[in-house]
Amino acid sequence: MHNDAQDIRSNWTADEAMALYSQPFPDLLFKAQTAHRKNFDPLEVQRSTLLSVKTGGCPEDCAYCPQSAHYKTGVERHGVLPPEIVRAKAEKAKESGSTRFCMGAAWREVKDGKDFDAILGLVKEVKSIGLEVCCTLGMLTESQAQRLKEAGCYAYNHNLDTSPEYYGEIISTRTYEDRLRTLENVRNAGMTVCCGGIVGMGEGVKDRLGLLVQLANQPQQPESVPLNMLVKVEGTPLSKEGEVDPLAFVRLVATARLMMPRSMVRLSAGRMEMSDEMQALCFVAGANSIFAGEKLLTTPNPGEDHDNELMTRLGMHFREIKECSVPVAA
Ligand code: SAM
Ligand code: DTB
Ligand code: SF4
Repeated sequence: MHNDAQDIRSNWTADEAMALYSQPFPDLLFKAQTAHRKNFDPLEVQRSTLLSVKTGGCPEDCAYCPQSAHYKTGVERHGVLPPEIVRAKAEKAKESGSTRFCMGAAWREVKDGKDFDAILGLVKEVKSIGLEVCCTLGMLTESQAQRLKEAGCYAYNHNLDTSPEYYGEIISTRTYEDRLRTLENVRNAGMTVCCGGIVGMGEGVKDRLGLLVQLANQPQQPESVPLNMLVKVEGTPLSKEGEVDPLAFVRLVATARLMMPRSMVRLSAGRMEMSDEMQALCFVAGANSIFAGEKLLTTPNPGEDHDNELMTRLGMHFREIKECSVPVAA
């Protein structure tokens, strides 16, 4: 590993991103793997576990989302989960090897008061187990970001989802600028940023690369970049979208690795529809993190056994808990 920041650029253009993305597949993969090896152990994959701590009934109209109150998807709603349940889930996640526990809430924004206080309690609870805590709760004000950080939240997930140009096709109830403002609040509070997007929503290659340009050109690149492949949920406006070309997805992972060489690139939603071979190519292209367990927030995910077997078949391994940023309690 090397520590100089000279290979981090924040002036990427759309044309440069397209030139990287469009080169012959073997050249692109070789370059991405080379960048990956400079910055990471190429055999190691980190695991995070997701838990939906407040599910469904969200006022936003994100066209992909099973939790939006605008669509009839059959997702069962519940309010913020009690600490005992969350603690038990986090302990289980740690036992099965996750180093990060990410709590998601189907909110447009966090409301001060009972709900936010409950979340702060959950953050403390999970931190005390010795896991990196991540939250994704919608928009945050500056002071909420600060309070989350003080409670022990290590990372905040807030996705830009797609290019600024395509964003309006997917979400009408908030703007790209709203999202950017929350990311700024998260940064200023000293949490790490987890920010990425979704592929397969009818966007073009330009939009996928437009998202990467936005992410790479942030004042500080996100420490974690989740790349989701749309999970098509019955009842959402995007349930009938076409398939994503697996090789186009691998190209995007490789381009993300080249534009953001020090960021963790997460293979996020959509792994149920990815073959083992496609995932293997994504790891070669520089993906180095996954969500583990049988459930994402509300949709299925490959189980632990399948992922363990895949790592064995590839001669790769998962990151150990002792290597995460939280001291493990004795
Ligand atoms: N409500 C908060 C928000 O939107 O920031 C947090 C939870 S939200 C479910 C987190 C992210 O999950 C979204 O930004 C989106 O990128 C991703 N997501 C939601 N539904 C998805 C789907 N059907 N397929 C792929 N990714 C999805
Ligand atoms: C992210 O980019 N993907 C995760 C996490 N951040 C919060 C969520 C995926 C959700 C997929 C749909 C569901 O399970 O509800
Ligand atoms: Fe709500 Fe988040 Fe789903 Fe959008 S992605 S509808 S904000 S839960």
